[in-house]
Amino acid sequence: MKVILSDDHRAHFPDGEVYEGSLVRPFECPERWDHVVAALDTAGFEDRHEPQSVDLDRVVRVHDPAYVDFLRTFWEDWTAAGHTGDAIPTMFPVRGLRHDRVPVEPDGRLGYFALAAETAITAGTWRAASAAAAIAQTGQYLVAGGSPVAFGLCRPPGHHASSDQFGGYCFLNNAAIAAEGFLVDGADRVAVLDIDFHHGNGTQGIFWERADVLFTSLHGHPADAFPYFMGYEDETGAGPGEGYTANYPMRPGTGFEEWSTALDDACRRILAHRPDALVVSLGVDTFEGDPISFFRLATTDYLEVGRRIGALGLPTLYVMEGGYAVAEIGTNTVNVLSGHLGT
Ligand code: Q9C
Ligand code: ZN
Repeated sequence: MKVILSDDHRAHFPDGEVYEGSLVRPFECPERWDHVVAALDTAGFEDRHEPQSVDLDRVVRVHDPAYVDFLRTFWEDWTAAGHTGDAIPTMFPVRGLRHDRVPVEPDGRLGYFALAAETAITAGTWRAASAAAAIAQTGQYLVAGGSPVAFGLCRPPGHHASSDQFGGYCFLNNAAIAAEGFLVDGADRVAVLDIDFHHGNGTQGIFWERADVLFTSLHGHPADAFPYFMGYEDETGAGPGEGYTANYPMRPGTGFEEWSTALDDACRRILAHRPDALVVSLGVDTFEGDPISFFRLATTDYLEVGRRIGALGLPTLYVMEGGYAVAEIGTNTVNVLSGHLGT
């Protein structure tokens, strides 16, 4: 299996995350990457590739160009305004407020392009986020070019990033960029399977009105879990995209038996879509030991997850999303990949 990775992820690591009333060390931390690489080493995944440079012409097919510009240039504006700390958004265009005007002042601009306050922008955020997008793109090129399966070790993750908002630790939607890339390179239909613990609101929104990309997501019920305001079962797409979104929200304490029943249903829908390629948003925050999530998957369950996805027989690109039980993230992630290969 081809693995695409880059050290550039280290450029993004905010000093703190707003969490339950405190500023804590971010759960989404660089050691996550180190543990995945160590587990890849142990399991003998040696076919490593550096990403090509990011193709922004393709990125702006799924993101608002003004948003991409904001991500690329914001740190300069923030520091020019005299701010020395990380950029944490505090005010948003919520219910009743206008979102048809973009403020000029950096704090206002920041809130306009944000969906949550736990995620800060730092000096190296653009470097890391654009490298993660490049990793997804390179993985997509490899799979489109005939590799049956590849794994993009993206950090920061992407599935919460919408066409014009960052948050939930995400800036550029790596999975959506890859899915769109497959279509550009000749696919007629693509499926996204999002098995991160959290609902992939960003990916869902990007493909909401489209029939060429099927979006399926298994996640903590929005009544109980971030991102709280999206991910219900009755969200099925709109316009030409009606019926091309499928959500499987599950309650606290859900274990592998119930979760895998949802997985099987999602897999049935994916096969019915007859996709030319599959993009898997691979988060392992479904693990029983995850510090911020509430599903109960065990380390060995991830082998079976990979087997079931591999059994679809589709050209598949895995992109890394969440997973915050740092010591176990590597084994859990690599178990999915090994299961896929049937090893
Ligand atoms: N009390 C990903 O896994 N914090 N993002 C939620 C709830 C944000 C997760 C706190 C979690 C974002 C990619
Ligand atoms: Zn997650």
